[in-house]
Amino acid sequence: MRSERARHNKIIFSGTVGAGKSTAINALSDIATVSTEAVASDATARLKPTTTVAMDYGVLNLPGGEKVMLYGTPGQERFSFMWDILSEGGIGLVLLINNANPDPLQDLEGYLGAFRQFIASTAVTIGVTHMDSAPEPGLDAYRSRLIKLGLDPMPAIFRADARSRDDVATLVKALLYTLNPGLNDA
Ligand SMILES: Nc1nc2c(ncn2[C@@H]2O[C@H](COP(=O)(O)OP(=O)(O)OP(=O)(O)O)[C@@H](O)[C@H]2O)c(=O)[nH]1
Ligand SMILES: [Mg+2]
Repeated sequence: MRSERARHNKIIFSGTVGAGKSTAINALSDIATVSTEAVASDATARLKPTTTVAMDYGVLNLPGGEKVMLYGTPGQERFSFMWDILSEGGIGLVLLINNANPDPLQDLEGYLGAFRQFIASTAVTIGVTHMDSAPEPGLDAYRSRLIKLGLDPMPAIFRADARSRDDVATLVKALLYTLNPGLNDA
């Protein structure tokens, strides 16, 4: 029974290049993460030296003995075929948006669109990263965009630093509460 349930506790981290998907999984995982970093080329290289080309994988142990599997997607659109593959069997999405990008609200819209079907049958929580270096747009602007997009229910949205285990844990907890409001505090 436990293995059956554990198999389904799979959360997907997706979002823009450099938003911090790999960093977040590293920060939260209780095991050494599996990553698939490769030397970045073109526009990504201006942001950081490496990029995820297939997936990140980590595991979070919950106090009750349950495990949450953490899967990170590549951010680059050319690897977007991995998004569907990795989402298979997932129970929810943590979407990370890099606020330092030129148009993060458009990024938000793009990723919500790409994961529309997945979100419709699961849930999404949004973390806006890099707000320390790029405070604008603020969370109110994100909420306005979400209202305009007509998402129902309105996803939880937080400022998050992907390097912070606490911030990433908050995103995952919010997602788990969205999926199961009766959940005991973890
Ligand atoms: N200043 C600042 N840096 C952050 C924040 N969140 C993440 N970072 C940094 O931003 C970078 C994110 O890199 P990755 O974790 O590789 O990003 P990724 O989303 O996995 O990117 P791809 O795999 O290329 O799509 C790392 O250097 C993090 O330390 C934040 O909130 N503030
Ligand atoms: Mg990555």
